[in-house]
Amino acid sequence: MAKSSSVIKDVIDIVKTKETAQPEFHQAVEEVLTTLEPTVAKHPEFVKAKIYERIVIPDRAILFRVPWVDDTGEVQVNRGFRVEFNNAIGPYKGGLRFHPSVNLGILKFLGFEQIFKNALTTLPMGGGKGGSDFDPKGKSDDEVMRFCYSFMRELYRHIGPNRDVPAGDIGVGGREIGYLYGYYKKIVNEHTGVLTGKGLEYGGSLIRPEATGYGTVYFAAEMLATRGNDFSGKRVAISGSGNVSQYAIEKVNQLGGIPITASDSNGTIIDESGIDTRKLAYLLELKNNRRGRIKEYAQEHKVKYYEGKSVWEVIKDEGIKVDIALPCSTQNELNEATAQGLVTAGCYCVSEGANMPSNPEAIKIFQNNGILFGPAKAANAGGVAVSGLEMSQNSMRLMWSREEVDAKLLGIMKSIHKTCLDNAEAYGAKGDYLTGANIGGFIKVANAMLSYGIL
Ligand code: NDP
Ligand code: 2IT
Repeated sequence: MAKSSSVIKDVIDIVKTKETAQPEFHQAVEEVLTTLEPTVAKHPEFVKAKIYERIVIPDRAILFRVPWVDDTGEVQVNRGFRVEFNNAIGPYKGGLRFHPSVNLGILKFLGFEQIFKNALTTLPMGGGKGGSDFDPKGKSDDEVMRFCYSFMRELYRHIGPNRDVPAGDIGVGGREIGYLYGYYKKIVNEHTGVLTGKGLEYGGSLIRPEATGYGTVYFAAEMLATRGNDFSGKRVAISGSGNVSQYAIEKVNQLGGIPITASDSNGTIIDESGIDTRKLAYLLELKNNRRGRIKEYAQEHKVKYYEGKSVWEVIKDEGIKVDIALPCSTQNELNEATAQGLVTAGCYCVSEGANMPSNPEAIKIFQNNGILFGPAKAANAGGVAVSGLEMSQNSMRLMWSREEVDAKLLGIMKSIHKTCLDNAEAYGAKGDYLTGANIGGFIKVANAMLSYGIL
């Protein structure tokens, strides 16, 4: 036991000492490795081959300059990144994030998480993540186009349908994928499945835009079913108003739940009567076409708006009752105080649509209070799973129907739920989805790494 504890502890210590100023990466490594503790004693072969030491180091991280010219003719320059973390089980796969907060540490945390998430999907995809500190907010379509072209002018040489397949994430949606893919196609002169999240006219998959939000709700429904519960008539708090949130709201409505919140980085709306199908159509138009702010929803629908507050702060401060919480905006949006606020609000199920939205103290609060807690790498894996299905369709040069893809997505989310529970039980942590997800994803990748020898 003493030995097994020191293996994990030593790896975490080394990462923290050597990779300075990367707090999100440290957090992700600590969260995953701590729950891998029971694998150390059961798998001496992993210890001997130093799998734990090797898996925290990316295969490579590419940094590049992204110069572009804005609408006034001024030269702008941003930082571009692609972290190719691990391709043991398939080509690198993971999104691109365009947000001013992006740095190497954030992309390493996201790439590291992606390794295990992708393994859980059952599809052959390795882990990667990339992006830029470029802020698409307030930029014209032409500026976004010029930026995307410049970004791809360097990225194209590192990616490929069998090498590394990027997709969207925060700040990268259908518009950005169109510009990125168009430029790739132009300079490489190949029409291949090198990006996912493509438009339906040029190789995209039905249900890909919906997949992350739908999957997060499917995962929550699976967790609820273990306690004989479901979404019907339940009050659901959802943060964000981007891609993941929009389709989580849609699916909650379809399952008879009542989505009562949405937000953006400026503030939060509470709609006690529910964001129904008609109001969701308004939200989609507001966010995806007009690129407006959530405040306008409050004005249009005469509901309360809380400037500068997150969904979780509003729930805590206003004592709003909530059954189910779906954090769908960004990392560390839930902390100890707001997690406690959810407990007080009566919440009994949290399914993470965003990546690492709950900080370690928040997770402890959920677990100590018996809340069904679906960790990001399991609960939001539906997005990358349908990306994997987009790659399959591209390789076969055919297109599946909405119903076919949705049925496959549901099947994958059910299988991930089962993998979590099975692994949690097998490794002595019955009912703990976090441990089950981390171990389930890790074992597959670790075994593949073992097969290759010492590489
Ligand atoms: P979008 O860019 O479409 O939407 C992001 C939403 O979150 C916006 O409402 C945005 O508000 C809000 N937000 C982002 N950053 C912050 C911040 N720092 N503070 C407050 N609010 C913020 O992104 P997605 O919906 O695609 O992604 C949301 C989350 O889901 C991310 O964690 C992403 O990694 C994760 N995810 C996404 C997948 C996908 O397929 N797209 C798959 C799996 C996970 P504002 O517009 O004001 O910035
Ligand atoms: O975090 C994620 O899983 C994503 N942003 C989706 C990645 C993908 O390749 O579809």
